[in-house]
Amino acid sequence: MPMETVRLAREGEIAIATIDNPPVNALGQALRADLARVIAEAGADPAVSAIVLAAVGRAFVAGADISEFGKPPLAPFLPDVLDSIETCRKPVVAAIQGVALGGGLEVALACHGRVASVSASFGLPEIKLGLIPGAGGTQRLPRLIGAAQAFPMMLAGEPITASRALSLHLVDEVVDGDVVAAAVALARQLAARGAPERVCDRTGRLTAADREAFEAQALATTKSSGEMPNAMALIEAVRGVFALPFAEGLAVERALFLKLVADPRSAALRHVFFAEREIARVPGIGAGVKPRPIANAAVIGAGTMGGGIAMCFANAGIPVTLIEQEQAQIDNGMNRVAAIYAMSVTRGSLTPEKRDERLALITPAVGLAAAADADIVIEAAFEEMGVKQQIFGALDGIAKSGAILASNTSYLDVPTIAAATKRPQDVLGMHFFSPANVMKLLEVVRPQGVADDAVVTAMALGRRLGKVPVVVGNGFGFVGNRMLEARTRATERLLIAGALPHEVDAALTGFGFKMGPCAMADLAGNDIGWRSRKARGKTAAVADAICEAGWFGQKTGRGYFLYPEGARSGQRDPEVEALIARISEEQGVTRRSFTTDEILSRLLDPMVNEGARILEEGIAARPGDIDVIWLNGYNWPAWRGGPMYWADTVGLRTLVARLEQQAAETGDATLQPAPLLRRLADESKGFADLKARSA
Ligand code: HSC
Repeated sequence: MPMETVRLAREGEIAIATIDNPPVNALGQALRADLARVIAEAGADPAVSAIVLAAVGRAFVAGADISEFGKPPLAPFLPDVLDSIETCRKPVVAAIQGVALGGGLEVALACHGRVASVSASFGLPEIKLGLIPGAGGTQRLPRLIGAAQAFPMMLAGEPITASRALSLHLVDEVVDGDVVAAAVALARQLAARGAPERVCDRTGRLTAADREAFEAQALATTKSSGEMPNAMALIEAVRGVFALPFAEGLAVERALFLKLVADPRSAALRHVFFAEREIARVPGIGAGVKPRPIANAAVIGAGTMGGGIAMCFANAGIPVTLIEQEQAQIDNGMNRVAAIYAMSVTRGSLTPEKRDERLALITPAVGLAAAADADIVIEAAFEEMGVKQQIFGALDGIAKSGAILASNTSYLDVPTIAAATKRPQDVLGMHFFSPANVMKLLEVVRPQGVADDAVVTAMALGRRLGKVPVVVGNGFGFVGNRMLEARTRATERLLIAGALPHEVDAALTGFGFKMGPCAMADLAGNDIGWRSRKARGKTAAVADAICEAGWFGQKTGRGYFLYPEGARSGQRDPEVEALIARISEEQGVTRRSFTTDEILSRLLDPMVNEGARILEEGIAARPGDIDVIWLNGYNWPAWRGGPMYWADTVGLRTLVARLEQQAAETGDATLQPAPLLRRLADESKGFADLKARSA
């Protein structure tokens, strides 16, 4: 017998239906069927005068079961179940104790009354999955709170608090105590009044002024959202509220939803949703391993990176000591931090009080001894092995027992850093991305020998800092930068073969990136890669020549592009283009033109190939981890799902053929398809078919 997902109980003449479908009461087929059955049963019971719909757990209902999308639909369908609730002749009151999201809020909207706990929240986040609400949300919410309130809520997809929901009249009552008891009381009142009032019949808020305000929002959205299909569908559905009877509006909404759910962009966003949850499960580490407590931290190095990391702690309310070698350096570092906070105050995103609170959490200090009491020490010093080893050697004698010692290195070998200490079980990498106080990605580097609870601590801390932490194995450039380097090499090859910087960048921005590789190098500073290449005895003819000319990017006013008078976006530079042509000639290359598709293939295929090697080596546990890294650290467009997901949509056989052709054309053996890529292609499989490996 399958477990029942809804329990029916009685309190006098009130039936109480309690949803219990862990972990988040998602509306899978079993729950839909149980809900329909219970409503029918209680509705038909002459001893029942009203029904309370409650739930247990952290969610009231988290929405439709996203894993069912893209598969053949299973009856009963949610809109039909909600219709049975709304048309029930006995009042149904929702008792909302947690998050009511998507289909979960739509369940509440189909009820005749809504009572919420103070901690409850409400949202229609379908837009984030490339969808619109599909079970009446676009029709019922505007009828309840007005279209000009409902549309922005559905467009942003962000949840609102219970008190906000009360002020919008989305809920009838908010209680601090027993939400089910309050819902029972409301149910009794409604039953005493006779036939329940249905949201679908309400028209009071659909005024001419509301329509006018909504149309203004719709116009602004059309201009700003680049005509994203789901935003446009949302406008069309909400417009129906004013133009169509309820049933017809529902039919329009349903047709739009079904079209969007079949769109590859929504499938990619759904993949991202699950991949972002999967990263929390670290292969080889059981759920029983608990994080060490972190009450305070120390950051070594008050440069741009160290200062940014210290801000992450302060922003999360964790006291942090920011350490430098000399007073002047720490003064500079603190001034930089204060200036960034001041900018946020000027912009209005931070109050002066909050700024003061955050600054007070950062204690400047000179000398490593100040790290003695820290539960975690993050080193963000100069990217040189000697420097790192010296710091970790000293920390070994200073840091308290059990403290996590983390390096923010972006390329260096973490075990070699750990070897400077006698406690490798406490040493790992925490690779933040610049600017550290803004970028979401955190690579948690797990070298051999590190304790499982140290890894779990870094992951839990990352989430506390508002980051998206992903465990990666130790290896040059870890995951993100190693693949970035593959793209950088591809850019160099393309430029020498005949493409120009603006063409390379345009191909990538057309694909959905905010920036192309040349503009990105100009923004970060071309000298960074130059220094790193020199340290490793590597060359890149075009990039080196640009640096030798002193064109380090935006900070020098020119790089791959020109930035006259501090301009933020670059213009074509005839001198750079001539320099590139000269290098092609010196290398005996006859330049040719490339189509946008060719450029994309030459930039992205080598990245996927490197991703396959990363998976082979166990540096990333799952293809989805690589996707999450590229989405959160490098601006890969979410609706394309990440590089490994994208590779599956292209087809691995196609990728293998393209890489073989590129390898033959360029004579570059690194472009030969990785064995894993070949194997999957031969087996007609995709990366999605891989099982997780330990990072
Ligand atoms: C929707 O509702 C469409 C509707 O309009 C209806 C359409 C009907 C159309 C019919 C037409 C004919 N489904 O995040 P956590 C899993 S679209 C499946 O770690 P937290 C999650 O994968 C949906 N699974 O927990 C994870 O599983 P794991 C709109 C879902 O406490 C576990 O639950 N709703 C799921 O940090 C825990 O998740 C949303 O977009 C779902 N809906 O956050 C809400 N939701 O343990 C999405 C969660 O195996 N969910 N799971 O890894 C969330 O935002 C967050 O999960 C919560 C909990 C805030 C609910």
